[in-house]
Amino acid sequence: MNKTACPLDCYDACQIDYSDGTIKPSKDHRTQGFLCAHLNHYEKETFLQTPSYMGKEIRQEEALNKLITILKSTDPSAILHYRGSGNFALMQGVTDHFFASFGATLTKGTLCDGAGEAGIINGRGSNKNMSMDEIFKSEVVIFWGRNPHISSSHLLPSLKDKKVIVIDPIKTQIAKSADLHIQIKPHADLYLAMLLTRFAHINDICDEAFLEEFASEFEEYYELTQGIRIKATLADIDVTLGEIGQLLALVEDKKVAIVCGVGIQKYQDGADVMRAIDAFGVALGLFNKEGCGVAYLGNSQDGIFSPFYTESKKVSKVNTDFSAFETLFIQGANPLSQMPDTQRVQHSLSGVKNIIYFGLHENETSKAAHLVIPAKNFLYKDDIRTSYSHNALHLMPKQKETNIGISEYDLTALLCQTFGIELQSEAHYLAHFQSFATKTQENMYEILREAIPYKDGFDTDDGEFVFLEEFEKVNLGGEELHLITPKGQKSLNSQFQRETAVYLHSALGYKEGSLVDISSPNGTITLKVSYNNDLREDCVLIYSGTPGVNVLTSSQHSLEGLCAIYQENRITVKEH
Ligand SMILES: Nc1nc2c(c(=O)[nH]1)N[C@H]1C(S)=C(S)[C@@H](COP(=O)(O)OP(=O)(O)OC[C@H]3O[C@@H](n4cnc5c(=O)[nH]c(N)nc54)[C@H](O)[C@@H]3O)O[C@H]1N2
Ligand SMILES: Nc1nc2c(c(=O)[nH]1)N[C@H]1C(S)=C(S)[C@@H](COP(=O)(O)OP(=O)(O)OC[C@H]3O[C@@H](n4cnc5c(=O)[nH]c(N)nc54)[C@H](O)[C@@H]3O)O[C@H]1N2
Ligand code: SF4
Ligand SMILES: [Mo]
Repeated sequence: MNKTACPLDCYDACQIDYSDGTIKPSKDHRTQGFLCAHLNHYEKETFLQTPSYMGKEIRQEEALNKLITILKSTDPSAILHYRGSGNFALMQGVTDHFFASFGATLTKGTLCDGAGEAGIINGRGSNKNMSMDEIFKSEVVIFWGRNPHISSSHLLPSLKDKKVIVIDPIKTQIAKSADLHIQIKPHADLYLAMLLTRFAHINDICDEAFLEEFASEFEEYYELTQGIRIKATLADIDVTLGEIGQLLALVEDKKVAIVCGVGIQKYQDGADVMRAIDAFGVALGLFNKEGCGVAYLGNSQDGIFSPFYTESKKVSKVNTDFSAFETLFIQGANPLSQMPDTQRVQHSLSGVKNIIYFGLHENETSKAAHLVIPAKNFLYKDDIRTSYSHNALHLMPKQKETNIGISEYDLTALLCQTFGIELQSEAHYLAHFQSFATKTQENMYEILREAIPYKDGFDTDDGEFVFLEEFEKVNLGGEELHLITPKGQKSLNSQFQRETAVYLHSALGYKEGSLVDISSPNGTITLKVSYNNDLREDCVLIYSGTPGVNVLTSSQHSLEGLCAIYQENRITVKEH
């Protein structure tokens, strides 16, 4: 039996026992003897088998020669390396080393969590996450824009002895069994967080000693929250005073984990939303006690220095102008589905002379590529991974051999050798990553991070939390509907089994199974209606990975954090 780990972009970063040629869950305290469907069915998935050029299958050697010819014939300043996050292991980054050294352009910004991260850094001075191990120890968990049955199933077993609160516009599976579900209007969380803070103060449940020591500007922030008109705002955000009272009663004097997901921050002001939630955590004094804190999608590389050279010109991942480049090397990403504003992406890609796709699956982007190079999956290459919700570092040794595909390291080694760029051995890089952690069991390490971050104060200049001083008013009114575009059960973004429907509340009056046109300022798509009465009537649910969904989304950035804002556009629905 060999220990390895799931490579996917997922909070849980499960440990795997690979034995008798099958993927089995490890019994370690985080994986707890179960994996999700993605990994249970992983080896039955269809992977790309053969490289191709201009739609014609070619041999691997020819594909690699073709890649070299293309790179030789392009000025490095006209090459863009666009890397996604479909595989979360660290050796994915080795290709950055080649492209940056070669003089190509890399990307910055994120399609995922950047707005929330910016909000955390504004308040705390750094982004250190409350780990899953600390969440296990809490008495009350607030899932705030996080859907644990879909994206963090390994938190579920620990919930049976805890009180659970859910703040989500959808009555998710966890909301159905929660002690309190606040089915808030989308994009209203900043107001709710500020009102909770205000009433925590009024009800005298703030941690005064903590505030005095680590958040002495709290009084000023309290004044800011007083600027919110209570009755009108509660009506706008569709929350009652009763719900606020219930929430505060549940958290009073308890070990509380506020577990946020990316759902709260897919908006222009996503950073401020996260910061207002953090401020509520500060008011309750959640930052220096065991089993307490505010968890988010953490920085998986916190405490680890990259060994790869990545100094280069960088362009945003969100609104990349592909047409400014002659050669585009896309790795581990499906921008034609997952980037916002698909029509813009299509248009911007249409003039690119050489599009190279290096990935595991056939998808919209591989189909648009001139040269397709299959990658090896994690069972066939050496790698190592961290997590964005806990502190484990898993070794992922190769489990078996195949002639299909090429690993990121082997591809980079070939390119570095061809173009005279220095590269260390694969073993050197793997050892480099391990050096930031201590071994706890076979193939598993713990990264050197504090168990309770900010125990002795925040990472700001004076060790104190920096509160919001002002905020943008959010327009929550109007006839148009809210787009909710979260993660689906059976897909991992655009990998695996993708959804195809639009989900609507039956009260909206569209016939189940009929086609509707869904429009935003960016475009229109036609999808088949499925009913979901767990939705609010003002929401339209289209899961991430649904073909066409990003025709509706805007490629503008969050005001802070260079992040995509998939839920900023309001939409309309009409019979087709
Ligand atoms: N099965 C599966 N697992 C995945 C993924 C996948 O595609 N499939 N993707 C992975 C990736 S890349 C990521 S980043 C993580 C993200 O996983 P999560 O952090 O859980 O994020 P989402 O699924 O986008 O949204 C979570 C919840 O936020 C709610 N929400 C939406 N808008 C709002 C709002 O305005 N306010 C509030 N309070 N809630 C709102 C949604 O209804 C949803 O229930 O999941 C990872 N895990
Ligand atoms: N509407 C909407 N859009 C969204 C989101 C949303 O919630 N709603 N979520 C956003 C978020 S949070 C994210 S993180 C992005 C994700 O967007 P992407 O990073 O584009 O992720 P995937 O769709 O999972 O595509 C992953 C690609 O990686 C390839 N791959 C997998 N493993 C490997 C490997 O080992 N090596 C190589 N070379 N390739 C590999 C797969 O074949 C696939 O082509 O999508 C964003 N887009
Ligand atoms: S829960 Fe996440 S980490 Fe665990 S097997 Fe599934 S995708 Fe992989
Ligand atoms: Mo993500």
